[in-house]
Amino acid sequence: MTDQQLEGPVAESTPPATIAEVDAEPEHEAGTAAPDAAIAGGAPEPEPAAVAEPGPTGALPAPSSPPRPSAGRYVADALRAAGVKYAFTVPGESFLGLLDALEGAGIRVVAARHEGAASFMAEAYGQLTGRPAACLGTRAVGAANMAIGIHTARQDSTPMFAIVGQVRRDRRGREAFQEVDQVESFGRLAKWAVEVERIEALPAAVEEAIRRAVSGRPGPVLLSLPEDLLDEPVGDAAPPVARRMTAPPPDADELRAVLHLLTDARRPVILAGGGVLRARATAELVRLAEILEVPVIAAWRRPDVFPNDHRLYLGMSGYGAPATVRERLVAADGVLVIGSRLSEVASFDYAVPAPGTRWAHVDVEPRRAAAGLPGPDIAVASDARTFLRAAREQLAGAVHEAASFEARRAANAADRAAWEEASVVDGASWDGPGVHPGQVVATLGRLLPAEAILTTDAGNFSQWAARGYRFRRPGTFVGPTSGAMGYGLPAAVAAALVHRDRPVVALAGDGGFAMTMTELETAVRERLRLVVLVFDNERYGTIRAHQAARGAGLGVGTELGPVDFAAVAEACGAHGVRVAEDAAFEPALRAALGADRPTVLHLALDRRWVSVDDTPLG
Ligand SMILES: Cc1ncc(C[n+]2csc(CCOP(=O)(O)OP(=O)(O)O)c2C)c(N)n1
Ligand SMILES: [Mg+2]
Repeated sequence: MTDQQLEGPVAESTPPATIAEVDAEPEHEAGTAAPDAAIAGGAPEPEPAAVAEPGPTGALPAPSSPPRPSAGRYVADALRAAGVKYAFTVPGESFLGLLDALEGAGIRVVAARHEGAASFMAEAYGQLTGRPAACLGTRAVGAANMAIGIHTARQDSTPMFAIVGQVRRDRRGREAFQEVDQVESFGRLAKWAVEVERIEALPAAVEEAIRRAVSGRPGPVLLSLPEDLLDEPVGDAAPPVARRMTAPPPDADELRAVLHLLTDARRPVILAGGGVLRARATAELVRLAEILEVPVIAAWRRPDVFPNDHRLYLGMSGYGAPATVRERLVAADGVLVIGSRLSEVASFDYAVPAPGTRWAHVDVEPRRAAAGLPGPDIAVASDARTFLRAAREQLAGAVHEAASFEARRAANAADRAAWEEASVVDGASWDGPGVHPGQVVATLGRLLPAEAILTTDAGNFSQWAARGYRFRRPGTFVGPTSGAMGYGLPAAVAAALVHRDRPVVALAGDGGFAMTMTELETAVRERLRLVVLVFDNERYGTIRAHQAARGAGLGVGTELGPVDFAAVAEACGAHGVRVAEDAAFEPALRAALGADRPTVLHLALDRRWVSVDDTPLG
């Protein structure tokens, strides 16, 4: 897709010199395909007519001329037109002209307790829905706290608007209060960033920010807006109107080549990632897998991309995966990677696709040979749904050779059985103190309905769910491929805002939960019903395990003291329950799922639980 195909706002002509911008995208990565969100039906809704406000001076415009919106209102209207429904923030005096305009533009403002959590909420919202949300912070201090969410959105390919108030223009460069070059610093974490220095430049800057956030490989964009600019009236520019984009079908020869790769291989496999979820193409993927009798492995932290109870599902790659997952991927002689970036963790330290394996990459921005990594044998620049639909049409009426089909079926059944056996997490006998993390996950699997949403924090506690929980529907998991601690609860807040009718359960370790646990008050204030499971081993257990693996047994910096997380929950207006033995977990979970407010289940673990592969001796 070319730039011209995205029709944006009617922008006034803008001298480029008035926009300070940084483009963190390498040249060769420029997007060529349409955004998943737009194709996925996640296209922004039609914008309700904007209501213009008087200018900042309070002076009403002359009756004959249409009222001119302030820059703040203009940005708010533009964000709403781009599909933004929520803005998560810790307010600051540097962007009041925008903050005060948001609700009038139809954007719900949610105040968080820390900008890092606000940025996680926006990121999780975008990941779950495919629509961008906004997070707002004030100058250097707010942006510094939001940095973790911007980085996470970049790694997760999540569309997001990070908006930062900037010092007044007449103070810029004078070591003003909380001043920093926000584009050159935090903007470097984003896909694209801009500081608007002149009101005439605003429409074009906003249009470009929207285009960058949602097109090609989606990602976070940073808008740095000077405090005084936000109160200036905008000229006659109409707010941007977001247009639905259509994706061109994949090249017919490339499509055929990919299908041949899968049909000709003896041990083919599909590795599917977030691009499939973003394109809402799970049903199409299931059909293709069934037609070709090719099994599917989910990329790390995208376990809901394929129904886990399907006979062709063979697990999730990355941390927590049983050995069968990596073995099956490495043994494949033909791999289709679809909608996955093949990151370090998802690819088992780049071991997949294995050297010599023929592989195809279908992605809005497929990999090219770079940084010592080879490119795919077949690269198809396409969003997942467009590709999968074209593949199905191509395959309609195709006849399979019965003998090879049956052989594949038998091999797939054996692989599935091996994975099922290897992914049992509650099997180990355990009579030590505290709660068995595998039992917790097994109970979750029994009690939660298929539509329940799980979010996760970072840490080894998450391995039990990664291996043992069975996701049945797309859109039921949210987790950061950045591995950012503190993500679980804010992500659950975002999920519970979107789906008030569905159970939402956040999984967190004691270390990660403590980073953002004050957001419990946010959840209470927003009247959300969510459950947080805190797996407490009183350690930064993951790092403790790394220390042990290095033979350094001292545990420098990784041993923590006790925190009464149930009491913390109560102090924030939520329910808190300490669970210290397996038998107590199920009734506590049932009560939490039926509660009228957020509940924290503080799971007291034996401190020796630090990895799903190392059962402590009882
Ligand atoms: C923001 C952030 N800081 C540091 C790390 C490094 N890190 C990864 S896991 C981990 C420990 C997590 O501890 P906890 O949440 O208690 O989970 P556990 O490993 O004990 O299961 C740390 C410090 C990180 N991933 N993210
Ligand atoms: Mg811990």
